[in-house]
Amino acid sequence: MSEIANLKAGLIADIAAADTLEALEALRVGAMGKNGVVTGLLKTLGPMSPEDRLEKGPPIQDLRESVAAALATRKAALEQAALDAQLAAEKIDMTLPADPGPQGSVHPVSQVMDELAEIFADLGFSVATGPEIEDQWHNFTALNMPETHPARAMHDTFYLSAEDGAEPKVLRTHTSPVQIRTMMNQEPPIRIIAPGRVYRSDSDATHTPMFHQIEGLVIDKGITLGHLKWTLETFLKAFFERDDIVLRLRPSYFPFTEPSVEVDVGYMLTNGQRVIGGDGDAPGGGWLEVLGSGMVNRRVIEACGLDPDEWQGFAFGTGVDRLAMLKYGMNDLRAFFDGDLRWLRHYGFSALDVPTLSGGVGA
Ligand code: 2NL
Repeated sequence: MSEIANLKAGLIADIAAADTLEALEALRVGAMGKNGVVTGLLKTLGPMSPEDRLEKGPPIQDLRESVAAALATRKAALEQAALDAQLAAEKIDMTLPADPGPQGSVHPVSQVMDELAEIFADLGFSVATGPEIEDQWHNFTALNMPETHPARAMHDTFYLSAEDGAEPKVLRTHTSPVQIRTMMNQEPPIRIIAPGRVYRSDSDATHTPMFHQIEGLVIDKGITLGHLKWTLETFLKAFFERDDIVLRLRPSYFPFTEPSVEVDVGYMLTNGQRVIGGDGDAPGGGWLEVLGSGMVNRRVIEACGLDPDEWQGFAFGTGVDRLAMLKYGMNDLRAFFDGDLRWLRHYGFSALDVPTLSGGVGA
């Protein structure tokens, strides 16, 4: 092997073996610096005859290029290793993108409440709210449930302790008292929905002591069951995002409505799943109860200081948790109150990718 080839092999081996940037710099100076070996060889080319230069030049130029390339490659590798070591040691690199941290998500109950508010806003309803600790008059008496009324025992109510002689307050058992307060404080016509938490002393696989309800109330002149039916049908079509919703109205009983009507929607068994839509009486179909409703009992209108011969209305109520389960195919009510992010993600609820209705009613 020629002298230059020997030198090249030696230098490249040394460069590859340099284990610090300082050692590499010493090698660079030794080879390519002002007094370096390679620089010295390049200097010998100047005084040469053109013939000699033609013969000796190429191997020396090749030596210079090869050594320069080896130096650059090794330098990049050592710098990367130094950065990696620094990152590992310092832990915080302010130039890296920020860790987003644990991400929360919109709860299905909040999501459904927002959807309901949006749908009813399109129908001219506003959202009304009220206290969760209620007096018995607003929660029961005004709703045609006097102290002796059996329906008052039907609710397993949480009664709060009270001062001697004072009437105990209750955790509201429905959001109806919000509507009572609205009728007392606001001139008709009234079109409101009242969503919120309600409480019953009940706890098993299908009941939690706190759950979510939404009620709706319309008070105006000449309101009929026809208005009730159209409103609920329009609402359910928008909520389930299907035009083929079929309603079944069954006579029922609530103290605060007369007549009272229970509302079912038809479903079809599709791949073993209950899919809402279609005639529940068709083969493979069935009915799911989704709402209770009726014409506001004239005694309730009277209790709120309005003349029932002048003002009529309809009202309805349903469970928000149940509506969420039906719409999003969830089967365990208790999971609603566990706050398990894996469950929320399983059903596609996330912080930023919030599913919203494309456009409410009529879109
Ligand atoms: C159900 C049924 C219903 C109402 C709630 C109501 C409110 C006032 C006057 C008359 Cl202020 N009615 N609300 C009416 C019928 C049914 O709820 O199954 N809820 C879960």
